[in-house]
Amino acid sequence: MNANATNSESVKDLNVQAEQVMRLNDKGGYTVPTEGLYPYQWNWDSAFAAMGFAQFDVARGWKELETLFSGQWENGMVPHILFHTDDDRYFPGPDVWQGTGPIPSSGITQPPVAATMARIIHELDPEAGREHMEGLFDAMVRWHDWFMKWRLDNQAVCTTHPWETGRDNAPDWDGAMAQIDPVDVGSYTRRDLSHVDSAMRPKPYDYDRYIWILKRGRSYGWDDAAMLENTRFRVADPTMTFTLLRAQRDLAVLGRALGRDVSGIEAQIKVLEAGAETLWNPAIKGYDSRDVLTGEWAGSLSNASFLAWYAGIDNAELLESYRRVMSLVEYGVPSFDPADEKFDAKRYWRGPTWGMMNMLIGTGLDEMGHAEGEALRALTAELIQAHGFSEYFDPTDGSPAGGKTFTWTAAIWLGWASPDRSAS
Ligand code: 9WN
Repeated sequence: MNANATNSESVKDLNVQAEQVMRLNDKGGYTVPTEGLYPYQWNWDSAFAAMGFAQFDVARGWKELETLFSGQWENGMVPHILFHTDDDRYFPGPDVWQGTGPIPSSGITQPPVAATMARIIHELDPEAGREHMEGLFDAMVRWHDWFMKWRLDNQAVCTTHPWETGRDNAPDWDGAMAQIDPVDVGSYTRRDLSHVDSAMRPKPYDYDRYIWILKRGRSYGWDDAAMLENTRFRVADPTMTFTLLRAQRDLAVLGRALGRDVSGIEAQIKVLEAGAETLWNPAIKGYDSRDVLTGEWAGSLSNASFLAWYAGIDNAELLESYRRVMSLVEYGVPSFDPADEKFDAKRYWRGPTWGMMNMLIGTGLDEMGHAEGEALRALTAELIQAHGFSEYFDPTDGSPAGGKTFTWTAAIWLGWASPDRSAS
């Protein structure tokens, strides 16, 4: 048998396995990121899951998004976790968060990639998509409006909790986290460490502060105005800014397809384009995070810095940085600059490579006409072929890390990385 035939068989096997992973994590209407470690519905995981399902079952893809938006709060916010059940394998659970929405939830949001994934699903079957988008469009507008109302600093989008960005322990937050003294955080038991090696997870120092910020938000009843006034953690960041900018562009396309007036979204796109440029830090030749309370740069060249192309922004210096970073590792895109002393190949968002971030970065590079986009897709396919559907990967040798049989890695295989993909 020749090598090509073997490879195409392995691709087909992986296509089947990816579907199996999605079904394994399907709880009926929503998907968990992976069994055990994350037993609830996470916001951006779910959006990737929707796109993944849609590759073999479009209706199931829409259902995932509809379940996610069923947890939308009255103020428009869509929570980062929906607790459809109670499960003591994860901490902090619904009793700790005490979110105020229609379904027990956390009190923060996550990067808004839902509209972008909805656009991909819509393109797979526009006729079926129309009906579902008629129901989802206004909810998506309300979520995006909530960001625009409560989360702008100098027109860039801010986060009020590291968990909100989905890049929990990224060096981006080190400066802002150091300003916090987690006094009275109380005792608690982490559950993540019973599933995953502690060397791959955030440190106790980080967790104390995650819980401290959470309790503070809870003490204000998650009221946006009160939290804004009394904030102790507020960072303008490339993840939130670029994902929202991209999501607005995609929502405008979906809105036009529905015959809606999208002039409001178009105006918001202009604001976010200006905001994105305020995150350019010449010192790192990249888009950086800015602590709103101190005005200080994080000095963090991360995989979120490389979401600019995905947001529709091209930048020659950023491409140089990308090439440099990728030349330092076997399997990028590393979540943090390998040349920086804070780089840690196994520790979560301080070094590892994440498949779904690669999909967003690769899609952007490709759309901008950079050959690096297709190269990144092929590299991600190679990584998954060699190491499976892991939560994340060590960029130095590709070894799998974190949770196994991970929904978003399976989803991006089906929708983007697999040579048989249909989305691009
Ligand atoms: C906290 C589910 C989530 C992802 C995040 C990732 C991780 C949670 C945790 O898992 O965060 O939200 O407990 O570590 O950092 O991006 O959405 O997969």
